Amino acid sequence: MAGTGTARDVTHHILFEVATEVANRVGGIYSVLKSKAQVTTAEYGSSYTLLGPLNRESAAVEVEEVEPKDPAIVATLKSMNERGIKTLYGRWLIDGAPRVLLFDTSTAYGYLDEWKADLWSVAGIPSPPGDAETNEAIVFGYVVAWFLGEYVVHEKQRAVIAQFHEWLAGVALPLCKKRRIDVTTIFTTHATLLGRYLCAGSVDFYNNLQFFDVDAEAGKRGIYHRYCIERGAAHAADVFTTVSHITAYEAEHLLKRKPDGVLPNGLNVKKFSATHEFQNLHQQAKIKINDFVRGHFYGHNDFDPENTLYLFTAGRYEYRNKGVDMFIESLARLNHKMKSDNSNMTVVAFIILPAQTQSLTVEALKGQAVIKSLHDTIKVIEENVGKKLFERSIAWTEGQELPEDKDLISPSDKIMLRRRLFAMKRHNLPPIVTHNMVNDAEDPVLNQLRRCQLFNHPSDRVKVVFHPEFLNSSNPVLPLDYDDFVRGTHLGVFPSYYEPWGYTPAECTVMGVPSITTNLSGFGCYMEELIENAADYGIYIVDRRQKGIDDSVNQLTEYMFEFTKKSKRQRINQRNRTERLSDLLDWKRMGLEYVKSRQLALRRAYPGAYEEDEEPDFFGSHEVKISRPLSEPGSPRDRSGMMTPGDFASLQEGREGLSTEDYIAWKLPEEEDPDDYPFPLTL
Ligand code: G6P
Ligand code: 1S3
Repeated sequence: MAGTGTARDVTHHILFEVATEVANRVGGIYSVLKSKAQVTTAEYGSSYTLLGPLNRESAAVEVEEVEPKDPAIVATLKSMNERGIKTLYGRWLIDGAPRVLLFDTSTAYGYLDEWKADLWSVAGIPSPPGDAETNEAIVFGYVVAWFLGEYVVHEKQRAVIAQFHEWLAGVALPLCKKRRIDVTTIFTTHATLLGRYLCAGSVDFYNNLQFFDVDAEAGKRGIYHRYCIERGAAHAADVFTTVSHITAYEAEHLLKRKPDGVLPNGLNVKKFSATHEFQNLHQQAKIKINDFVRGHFYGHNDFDPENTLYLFTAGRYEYRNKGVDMFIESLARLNHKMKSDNSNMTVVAFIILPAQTQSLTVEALKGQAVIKSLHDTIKVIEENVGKKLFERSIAWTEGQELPEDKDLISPSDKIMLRRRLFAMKRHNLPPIVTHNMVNDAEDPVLNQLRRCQLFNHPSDRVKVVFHPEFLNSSNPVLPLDYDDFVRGTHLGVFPSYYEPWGYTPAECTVMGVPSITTNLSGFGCYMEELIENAADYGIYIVDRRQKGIDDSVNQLTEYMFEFTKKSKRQRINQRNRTERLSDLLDWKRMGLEYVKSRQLALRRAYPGAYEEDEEPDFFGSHEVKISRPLSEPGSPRDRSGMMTPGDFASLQEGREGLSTEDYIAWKLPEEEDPDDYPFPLTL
C-alpha cells in the first residue's frame, strides 16, 4: 500500500491500532486490546497509539486526557479540529497506560452522505439507509483514513503500521489502498459476520463451508453491505490475519482470502509469588458464593456446602453459538446420572448471560434478606449468650455447678430465632432466575430449563441459577466481580459451536479454574494441539466436529459427571496443574505472533528497506495448518521443548534478529505428587 518502497525508516516505525472497542467495553476485542496493552507499550512506548470512536460515558472513567506530544499528531488534530472533528487524546487507564486517540464521530455525520457515495464509487461498497451501525462504521472509517492520510504527510521519516480489528473498524482499509496512503496495514478479524449468522441458525456450518454462496447468504440475512465492508477490508489489507486456525479456515471460504497468519489471543497473566495464593483466593471467593447460595436456596438448604460444586457458563447471549443449549441439556442428563448414582454431591450451575431484564426479583432479594436477618439475629444471640456465660463464669465459685447451657438462650432470644426460622419457610421452589425478564415466555434459556424440568427440586442433584446480567461487586444479590466469581467456582463450561477464540475458558485457566471447551473454539483447538491429556490439566475438550449432537451432549455430561466424583484433593491438584498452563496464554508469548505480522506488513510495503530481494518465507514453508474440522484428530505430538503459537500457526519468523530462540521453550510441568504440596491441605 505504501508507495515509496524504501523511503521510510522501518526500524523505528510507528504503530496505530484501530478498533471500536478502544476504552469502550463491548466484547472480546476490548479484552484483546486491554490485556495486550502492556506488552505493546513495552515494545513501542510513545510510538503506539490506539484509535477508536469516542464513547463519552466510557471514556470519562477509562481515559485521562493529556496533550499529544508527537508533532505529526498535533498538526493533524489541529487541522481536523479546525474542520469540526472533535477528538479526545489521552492515556487509557489500564496496565501499560497506552495513548489513545478517540474521534467524536457525531461531529462528522455532516459528511455521511458524501462518504457513502464515495465508498460506493471507490470501493463498490453499498450502504443502504437505516443501518445505524454501518453508518457509524463508515463515519469512523473515513475519519481514521483522514487522520492517517494527514499524519503521514506530517511524519515523513518513519514507517507507519495501522492494524485494524474487525469489520466495524475496516472501512478505512480500502480507503488507505485507494488513496495510496503511505502506511502499511493489517486487518485482524475476530470472527466473520457470515459465520456468526450462519452458525446461529441451524445449518451444518463446518461441513458446508466450501459450498456456501456467500453473496446470496449475506443477502438473505440483510447483511450484504456489511459483508462487503468485511470482505473489502480483508482484501485491501497488506496482511490479513485472524485469531485461530478454525477461523482462518472459515475466513478463507467466506471472505475468499486465506489469512496470512493466526494471531491467537493472550492474557495479561499475573503471577503470584506463592503458588498456593490462588488456591486461597478460590476458598475466599467460594465462601461468598456459598453465602449467595444459602440465601437463594433458603428453606431448601438441605445440601452440604462442602459437597457442593459450582459450575458456570458466561458470555454474550448467543444461545446456540456459545453452546448454552448444549450446557442445559447436559445438566439435565447429569442430574439424572447423579440421582441414579445416589451421589452425595450437589451441583449448582450458574448461567451468567446478560439479557433484557426489568429488575431483580422480589424472591431473589428476599432470599438474601432472610439469610441476612438470620445471621444478624444469631449474632445478637451469640453476644447475649457470651455475655451471660461470662457473667455466670465470673460469679462461679468452687463447688457450684458449671453454667447450664440450656439457660443461656433467653426466652426472648428463642422467640426471635423462631421468627427468623419461620421467615425461611417457603411454599415454592427456589427460583431458577434472579431477575424479572422482559421476555420471560420466549427466553431461550428459561424455556430450555423448563423443557428439561430443571426446577431446583429438593431431589435434584443439579440446581440452576440463571443470572441474566453481568456480575459486579455492588450487586445486592450476588456481590462479586466476574473475576472473583470465577475464582470461587469449580468448573467453567463453554461448549461453544461458534467461537473464533474464546476468552472465557482462557480466563478460567489463568485463574486456575478447570474448564470445558470444544474443538470448534480457537482456544480449544490451540490447547488440544499443545497438550496431551489436556483433561488432566483441567482443559476438557468436547468433540463437536466429528460427533453427532447427542454424542457430544453425552461427552459433556460424562466430563461433568466424572468431575463430580473427584475428591477435594484431586480438585486441588487439578487446579494447580491448570494454573501452571497460564504461561501458555501470556501475551509475552502470544504477542510474538503480532510482532511477526507487523514485520510482514513492513516487508510487503517497504521491500526496498530490507536486504533480501525477495520477501522472506514468513508464512510459506509449512502450509497454513488450518484446523481440520472434519478429519481425524492427529496423533498426540511430542510437545516438549520448543513451542510457539506460530509453530502450528502460519506465521514464520522472518525478521532479522527474531529467531525461534526468542520464543519461550515451554514444557508441561512435571507430574507432581499430591502429597508434595507446598501448602497444607484442609481436607
Ligand atoms: C483451596 C484452599 C483450601 C480449600 C480448597 C477447597 O485449595 O486453599 O483450603 O480446602 O481450596 O477446594 P474445593 O475444590 O473443595 O473448593
Ligand atoms: C470475538 O468475540 P465473540 O465473543 O463475538 O472476539 C473475541 C476476541 O478475539 C474471541 O475470543 C471470540 O471467540 C469472538 O467471538
